Amino acid sequence: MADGSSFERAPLAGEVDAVVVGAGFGGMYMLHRLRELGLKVQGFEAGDNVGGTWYWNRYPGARCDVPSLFYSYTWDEDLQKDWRWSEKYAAQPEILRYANHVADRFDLRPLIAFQTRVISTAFDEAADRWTVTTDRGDELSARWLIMATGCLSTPRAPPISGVESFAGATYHTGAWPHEGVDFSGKRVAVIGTGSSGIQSIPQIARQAAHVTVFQRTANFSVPANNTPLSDADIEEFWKAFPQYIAMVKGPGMGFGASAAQTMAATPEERRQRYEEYWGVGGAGFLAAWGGVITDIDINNEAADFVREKIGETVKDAKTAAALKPNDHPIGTKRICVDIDYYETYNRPNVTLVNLKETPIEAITPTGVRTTGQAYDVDAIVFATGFDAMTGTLLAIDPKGVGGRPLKAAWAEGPKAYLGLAVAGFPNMFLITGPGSPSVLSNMINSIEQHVEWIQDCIGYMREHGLTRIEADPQAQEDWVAHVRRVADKTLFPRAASWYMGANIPGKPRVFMPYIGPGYRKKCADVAAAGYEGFALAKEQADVHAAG
Ligand code: NA7
Repeated sequence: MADGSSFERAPLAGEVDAVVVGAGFGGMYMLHRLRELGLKVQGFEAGDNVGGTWYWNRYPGARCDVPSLFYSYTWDEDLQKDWRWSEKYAAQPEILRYANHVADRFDLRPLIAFQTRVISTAFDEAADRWTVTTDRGDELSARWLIMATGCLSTPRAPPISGVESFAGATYHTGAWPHEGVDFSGKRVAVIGTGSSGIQSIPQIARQAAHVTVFQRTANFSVPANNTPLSDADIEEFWKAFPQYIAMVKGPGMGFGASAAQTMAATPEERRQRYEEYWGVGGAGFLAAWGGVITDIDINNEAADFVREKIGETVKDAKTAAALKPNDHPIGTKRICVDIDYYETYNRPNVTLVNLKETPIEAITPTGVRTTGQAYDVDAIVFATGFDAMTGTLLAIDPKGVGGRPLKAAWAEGPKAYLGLAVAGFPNMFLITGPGSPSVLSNMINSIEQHVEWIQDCIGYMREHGLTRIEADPQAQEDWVAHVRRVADKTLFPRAASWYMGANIPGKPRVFMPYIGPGYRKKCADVAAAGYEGFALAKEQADVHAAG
């Protein structure tokens, strides 16, 4: 059932070994691995098909900001070699085709109940099992619960008054209509200039009569310099693949590259390299020189370089000035990768409204009213982001030991040991949860590492006749403190970013991803030491604390 129509099915009941929530790249691979382990698994997915992020984010211009050859599963060489990406940065439809190809090739669909949202999960202490219920009346009991719910899967509608009064159509980039949207002849407002706004604005501008962009914070964006992939590109990729995979599977990288070396170079040398990286394009720009993310002087130089490029590209001086980011160090909010973003402002049918000067007062029946002017439009696109990393988990709000809700456990911000497990929530695993590299890494690589770690862990538990694993509260506290200490050594905390939870009113300000070195090694060491920092137990038997 993948055509958007709804369908009836009898509710699922009884026992399975594992429930996997979400059928994006994390959920799909987890299902595959657990089935391989011989487990009876059930996946649940709110959408009517696989793909996760790439299923929902169908807005025009949606692309991954990691080159496609690297944004591919690496766990099956035949899969990798058989799939041919058409471009350096594939667009959303191609990535979604890839997800579907994987689902078909590995026969994953029978494991997934689509159009089904998990609404509650509760740990049953007497049985060491999770009870999982869904909006279709399913009620399953599972030993293991794996939340593959994604980091950017709860779209955020901004609290602007009057939204419901608007007479035209409204869209959110993160929940785009499957049939697409024809903006021909329309006056369109786009609110938000993060990645989604920056990718979609040039595409919408090509079609619409007029686009008015409402920008609150200017973001840094680097051109993608997207190109079709040639046979030579692919050959080169495979030549370098052993080194690449050794790097990926190595201990893990940090952002601590040598600032001293950078400052030892001359300004001309630095500039030349920024030019080279700008020419190559993409988020790799931040790696042109060490220290960009840790040293404010180096960061300012890189930021000035981008501001200069914006000034050279955008013809109208006032628009160019407004587009130059000036309130956060470059890279501390997700750097954007664009195709023709700044150039788009040279089009006669595009207007930028600087909300720093004239904030939005309200949405009215006819459009958007700022303190400066009313803008009549036919459609509004909200490119206003997500309740990132925790939103989807907290919407399900698992109930752990003693019925304690995750919302209570995370009242001061998310706490997870290695970003993989939460104290008080035994047998529940997070794929790319807060406290793991997740959104600051190549998500596919991080997904693979987590899935394989969880598979090994469940395999170990079964081999040893164990039925319960729970993160130790102290190990978790220590890890959370370490994640914070590492972040504090960088410039990241200086930005009011979604990494910090700052885009959601009332959300605790905690830097959520882990950016330190050694993450993979730490996870491997924990496992090798018999799951150090976890308590392992047999059903209703003595707990033996490991480490
Ligand atoms: P982002 O990066 O969270 O961007 C959301 C944008 O929406 C950002 O420019 C916000 O401005 C803006 N925004 C949010 N609320 C409002 C209101 N009320 N008024 C005006 N503007 C607003 O989300 P994206 O979907 O673009 O990207 C998310 C990630 O997906 C991205 O980082 C990639 O990893 C892929 P603000 O900065 O809050 O001033």
